[in-house]
Amino acid sequence: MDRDWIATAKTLSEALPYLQRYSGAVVVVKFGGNAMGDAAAMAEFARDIVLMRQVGVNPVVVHGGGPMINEMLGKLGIESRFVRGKRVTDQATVEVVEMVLTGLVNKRIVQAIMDEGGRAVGLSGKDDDLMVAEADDPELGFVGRPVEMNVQVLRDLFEAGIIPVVAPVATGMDPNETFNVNGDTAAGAIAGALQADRLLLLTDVSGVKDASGEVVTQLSPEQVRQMTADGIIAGGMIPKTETALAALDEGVRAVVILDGRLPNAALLELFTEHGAGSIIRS
Ligand code: X2W
Repeated sequence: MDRDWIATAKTLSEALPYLQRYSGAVVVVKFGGNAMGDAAAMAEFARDIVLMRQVGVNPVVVHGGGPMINEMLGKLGIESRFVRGKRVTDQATVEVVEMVLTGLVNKRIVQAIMDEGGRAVGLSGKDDDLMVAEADDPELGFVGRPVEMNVQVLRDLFEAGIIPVVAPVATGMDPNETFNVNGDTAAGAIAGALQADRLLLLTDVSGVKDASGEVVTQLSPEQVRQMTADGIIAGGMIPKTETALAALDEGVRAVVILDGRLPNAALLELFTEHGAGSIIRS
């Protein structure tokens, strides 16, 4: 045998308690632009999501696409900069953000899920008023902070066996407005509104690291606050841990920050004893 089929069967058997635990659970998965990688990585991610759905989980994919937005802005000669991890977004930029996220990136993920045999429907925060935002900070222009969530459409899709794929673009209180929402923030708001069992933030780092650079596998909100005050949690990790703390406050049971580049990262986290990355819960 060129493969250990007995071990494969054992792995499946060992997954039973986890499959039972997560049957009917709502799991929001943030799929960041940096975790998307090539077509093979996209297909593998899609396969994991389809498997989750197949075993009775209700997954919601919330995606980013920062690198793809950068590429299109570059082609159009529009300059872009980030302040505290968020893209300063003027009118021209928000149009490109909406086109790239809701068009290109969203449909790629929807297609990848369908290629693996799942049913997926793409939507943005504008559809059915899923996510209504207001300006986060005047300095950032059309960057939105979600203020009102209407997640019934996601429940309707769960009911129909369809996997929702959400682009982090929101409508404003004035319905003619469009806001660019950070993908992590959008995923946290959706997970909070759904009272999700898990929020998985798939990124390109292995988790929250301590002062010596080791990944901390389990963290309480208090530890996260302390590590942030001590400057151990810094830079690009801050929006993720802030999202995690806000989501826990809103009733999400646990948030996991994990390396989306690991093969089958989401399955490893949900369906094995091992887990992956850093889990934050009270
Ligand atoms: C992000 C939205 C996309 C995103 C942006 O314009 O890049 C803000 O910064 P990643 O791939 O998850 O970084 N929005 C306000 O979050 O993409």
